Amino acid sequence: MITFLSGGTGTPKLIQGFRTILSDENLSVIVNTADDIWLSGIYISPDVDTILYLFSDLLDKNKFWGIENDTFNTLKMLHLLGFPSWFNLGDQDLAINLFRTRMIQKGASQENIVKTLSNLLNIKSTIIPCTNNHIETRIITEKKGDIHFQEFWVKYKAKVNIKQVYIKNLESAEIPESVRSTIEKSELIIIGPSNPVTSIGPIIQIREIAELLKEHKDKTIAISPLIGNKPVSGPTEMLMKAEGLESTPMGIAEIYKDYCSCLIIDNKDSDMINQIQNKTGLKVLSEEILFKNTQDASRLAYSILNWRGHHDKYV
Ligand code: FO1
Repeated sequence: MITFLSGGTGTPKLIQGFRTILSDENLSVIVNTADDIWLSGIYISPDVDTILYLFSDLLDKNKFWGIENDTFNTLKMLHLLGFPSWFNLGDQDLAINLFRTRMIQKGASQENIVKTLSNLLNIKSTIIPCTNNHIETRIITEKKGDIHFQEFWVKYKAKVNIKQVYIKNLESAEIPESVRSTIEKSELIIIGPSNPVTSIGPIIQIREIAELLKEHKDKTIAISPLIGNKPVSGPTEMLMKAEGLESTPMGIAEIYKDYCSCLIIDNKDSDMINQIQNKTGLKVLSEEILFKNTQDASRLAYSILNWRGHHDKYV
């Protein structure tokens, strides 16, 4: 079994590559839930849904969020009625999130909700939210005050100055039982190329997950989301800088060095390999980490499987 730590961008594209090599039964994903948001009385879990839609083949592969060919009629009516309409929740997507909200109201845990949705969508892989508690990434901005990550990213399109990033309720967050058993029985754990501050950050900062990863760092590999100092996608650079972190492969290595034993950086950054290895003790490999299509993602997946000889075991 292979387990990914994933946010809503970057890692799902890599998982798409793994799906061309391995069957879904062999794949598990522990997903960030700090992007979750209550809007118009509905609880939305965007990163979990991206992974659910990926494995159920419902995902809109152009946007890499939401459901393919979804319509937005409910959103239009919600707008007319004065509800917030900046978050583009499609009609089918809304149905999934209405189901989720109803289960929350009945007292179900996030773990059970995702398990139930996975079964209903006929998903064979194991998808687990990183915690059963509500955690929330908050961005303190100069002009808009303390806002939810989705407001920063979607409503203001990341065009606001960040003073600080924090994750609400992180200290008391507890892990679903299946997180522990999945990490323990996995042959390989992949910290995906998602944003290290707001996507992977909330997962690895949950105390029990941090402890588990440290214990299992020998079988854990991280993929840098940066080429040079630029993110492959998303707001990684500005979020890392706001947190006082160096937005370079070295900065990524510094964040992940306690949680993994190997880091893959881009071929264009291969001149940094020795420096990163000497400073952090990580084994550093370089590959083409920019994937423009599923074929590119499969190539990177093969390289990851080759690390520690996992390739022969699965293929
Ligand atoms: N991203 C956007 O850039 N604009 C949107 O309107 C938007 C709506 C949306 C609805 C459902 C969903 O599951 C995801 C959605 N996303 C949207 C993606 C999401 O904001 C982020 O990409 C992730 O939370 C970051 O991982």
